Amino acid sequence: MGFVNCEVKENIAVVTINRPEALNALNSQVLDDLAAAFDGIDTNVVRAVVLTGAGEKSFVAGADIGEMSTLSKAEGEAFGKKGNDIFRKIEEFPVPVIAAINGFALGGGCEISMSCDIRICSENAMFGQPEVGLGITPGFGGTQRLARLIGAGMAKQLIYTARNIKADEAYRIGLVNAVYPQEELLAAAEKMASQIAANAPIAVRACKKAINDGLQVNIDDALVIEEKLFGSCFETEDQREGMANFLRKKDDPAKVKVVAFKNA
Ligand code: CO8
Repeated sequence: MGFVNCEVKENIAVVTINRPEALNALNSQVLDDLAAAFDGIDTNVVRAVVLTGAGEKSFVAGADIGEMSTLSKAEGEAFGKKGNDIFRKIEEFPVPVIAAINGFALGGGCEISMSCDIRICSENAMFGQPEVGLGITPGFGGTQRLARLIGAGMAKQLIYTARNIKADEAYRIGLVNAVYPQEELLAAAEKMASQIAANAPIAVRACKKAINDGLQVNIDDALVIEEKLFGSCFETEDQREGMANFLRKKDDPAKVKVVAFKNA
């Protein structure tokens, strides 16, 4: 599919932004292809997604500066909304999405990674919100998600100075969870996706929803969200089988088995 490939390997999907000649910069077509790729994922089968960029140099080097350069105020707003809508689709995607950041993650590249559940990167990765150096604000969620992820003080410093940071600093400030040699990154992301996929899928989805929805409200309302989702797990076969397996193990360790969790 155009600028975005999606490969399903058993119950994980690897979505690759494939425009390496422009360092995977996000133009309108890439954004449309990205939306179509996520819309096309069958979440009855796929239990975790890895999002990465083609090539060894760049994850996503931002929104397409050429395309943006002539936008009017209304067109700028519309382009911002287009990006925000697809990034929100990723953020709210029913199953977890892991960003495997294999190089530049600048502007819209940093922003798309922040709409994913988990970020891991290669040693050559570079992060930043260079927008104020281009005369614009971060427009694909950067002013909002960076502050929520690393705190307002550090986010403001990075955004106001437009300074790029390397992988080790991104790790230190909590923007990424781990740093790998470039050649090990995708395998590490797929391994993490497979670990997620081996767990009860309805419970994993419920955890994602509880964390995301809970972060938007006060702690009392957030705990109610958790209680409801926790309760709903007791209507699933996975809960019955998962707990029965634990009790069998206690009774006789030889009875241990790997539970084949279902979407039920
Ligand atoms: N947009 C368009 N093309 C790009 C972009 C980009 N963001 N980044 C790189 N490219 C293209 C280059 O133009 C070049 O193309 P060509 O070969 O045709 O000249 C090709 O990719 C390779 O790039 P370079 O030759 O520049 O490679 P270098 O290794 O020398 O440099 C850099 C790599 C440092 C990443 C450099 O390309 C760079 O600084 N790129 C721009 C990074 C940037 O500023 N990104 C933020 C953009 S703004 C943004 O993302 C805002 C998001 C919110 C939008 C809201 C809309 C309202």
